[in-house]
Amino acid sequence: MEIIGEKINTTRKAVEAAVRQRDAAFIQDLARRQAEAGAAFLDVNSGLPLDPEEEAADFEWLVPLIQEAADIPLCLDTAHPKVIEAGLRRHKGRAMINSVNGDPAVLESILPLAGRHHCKVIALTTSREKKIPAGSAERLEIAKAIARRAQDHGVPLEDIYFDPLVLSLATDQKNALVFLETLKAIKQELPGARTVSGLSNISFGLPRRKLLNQAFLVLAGFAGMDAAIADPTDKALMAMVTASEALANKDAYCAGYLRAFREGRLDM
Ligand code: THG
Repeated sequence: MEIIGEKINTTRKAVEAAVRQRDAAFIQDLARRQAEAGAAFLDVNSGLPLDPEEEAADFEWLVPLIQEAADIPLCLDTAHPKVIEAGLRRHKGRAMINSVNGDPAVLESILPLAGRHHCKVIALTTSREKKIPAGSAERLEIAKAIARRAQDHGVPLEDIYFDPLVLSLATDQKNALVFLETLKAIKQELPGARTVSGLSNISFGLPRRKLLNQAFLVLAGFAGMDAAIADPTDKALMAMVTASEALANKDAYCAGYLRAFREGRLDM
């Protein structure tokens, strides 16, 4: 399971303040700690300024700053093509774009960028109306349509991470199962495609959120989820990833599990 570190996001008050004040040390500390904890990518979201010009300036500052502290690729979490371009101009290596969806206008503005810059792409299985479709069949159809357009723009299936968008268990007790069904259908019908999810939505409105997030991560991992947007500095969560991958025969000789034990990463 690849973990996309979620912490550099201006919906978090302290990050918002650090970005506005250009507090380089604060941002670089977040970057370093997430990379050292095992993140494969770092999500970068400064989406609070509603002005895309300001968001683009944020990305021009953030991208090189973060990669100076953490030598891993970034996941550019913004709705605006101009902001993505600003980020890509400064990015080293292959970035991930977060995200496209089934809206043709979105696909035609962002997929050419992804193809030209050889990026990976997170694709939400939502349609133009931005409503999250209720059933897994409808979500699968959107995923297939996105896959076709991506292929046309030179983005292979292996570089697309489909995000079926999980909704809170508190609003409908079937939400986790609908998510898992969609995930399995995507893996089956689009072989080679990758899958991803944010972890925190599932537990919204319920107590002991971290417990639900961890259980969800284990179930989703078993259903074939390839990546999660999560907090890699959460030791219990990362230990759960390590343990469940060993149990799922994704860790030959339990070598990863034993190494994590020796390095104290399984201690809570
Ligand atoms: N899918 C995709 N992209 C996404 C999401 C998704 N990007 C944004 C979001 N969901 C994932 N990112 C975060 C970032 C931070 C937090 C949660 C999700 C977070 N939450 C604390 C909480 O909810 O309690 C806030 C507390 C704090 O300030 O630290 O930190 O689903 N493609």
